[in-house]
Amino acid sequence: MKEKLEAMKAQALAELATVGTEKEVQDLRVKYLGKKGELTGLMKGMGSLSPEERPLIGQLVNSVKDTLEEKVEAALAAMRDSDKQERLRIERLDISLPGRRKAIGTLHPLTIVIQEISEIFSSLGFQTAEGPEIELDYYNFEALNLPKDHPARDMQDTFYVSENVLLRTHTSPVQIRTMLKHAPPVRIIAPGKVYRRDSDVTHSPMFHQIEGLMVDKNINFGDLKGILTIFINQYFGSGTSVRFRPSFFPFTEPSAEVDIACVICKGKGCRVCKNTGWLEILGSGMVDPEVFRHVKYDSESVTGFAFGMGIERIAMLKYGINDLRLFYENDLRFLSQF
Ligand code: 2NL
Repeated sequence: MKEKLEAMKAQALAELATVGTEKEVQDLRVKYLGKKGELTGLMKGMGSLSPEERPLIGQLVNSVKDTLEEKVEAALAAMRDSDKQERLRIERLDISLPGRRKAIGTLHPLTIVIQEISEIFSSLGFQTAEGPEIELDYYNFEALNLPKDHPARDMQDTFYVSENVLLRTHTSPVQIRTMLKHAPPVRIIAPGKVYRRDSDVTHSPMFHQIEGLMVDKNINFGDLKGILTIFINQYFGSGTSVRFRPSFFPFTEPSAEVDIACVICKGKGCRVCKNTGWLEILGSGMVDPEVFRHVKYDSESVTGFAFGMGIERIAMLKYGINDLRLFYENDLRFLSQF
């Protein structure tokens, strides 16, 4: 019996040394240690042993059983460990590699210019106002002293949605709406998109504008000149020469266009300023009493000035951009420079 047990143990250990898979180890465990296995088979012969021999063989059976179980467990553990090592090798990650960087956007140059200009007017007490891009003819034209038969309407080629609805051609309707809602004093700027039926190398059917309006008791042309000169000196530099030139707008009287010394040639004359030494950057004037009548402001007790400028033109002058179309193409090689 003892010899049989020793032989079986040696046989089992020898087999265990040759198996390669977990399944084979499990089969081997069943073959030797299972309910119908070889060890159980041998134990059935214990009934014929003498009472002296029985405990000794019993001990030996237990020790063989323990040894085999231990070896089987150890073999399984070793296999699982080598599986794990293999998986780790295949799935190896180099955690020292730098990650893929997320592209971070930048502000559009027109947004930057709008923010910079708004910041300056904010410091002068102006609030920003906004309004719809799809407007009523009344707010866009009528209230600004441009009745339906007025020849000045031809100056602006308008996108009409219907007879009385259109895409705003300037941001003035924002100021009309503000005055209809709020009593004076008013100090606002109105930045935003505007639309005109015009499309070539230097005109886009959609472009951007900032208009400003200041209404209070005793506002005069000196206030207009003062505020706009402060703005120009802050935005284009404190030494910038400014020139006010008489002009005409249906909604202001008197009106003036404002020039600055050419940012390219400093007034000497070049291609950009068409050899005049000056660049026109905004239009302005004292609000026409006819506009005040439409918004029910009493032009005997309040006066005001208004101005308007094209953002694209300002951005081109400030950043030396020579092609209007760059603003609308969303080419990252352009946009990421700002
Ligand atoms: C220009 C000229 C201008 C205004 C806009 C305005 C608005 C109201 C009343 C009176 Cl509510 N005027 N706006 C006044 C003068 C000039 O814009 O060249 N824009 C690009």
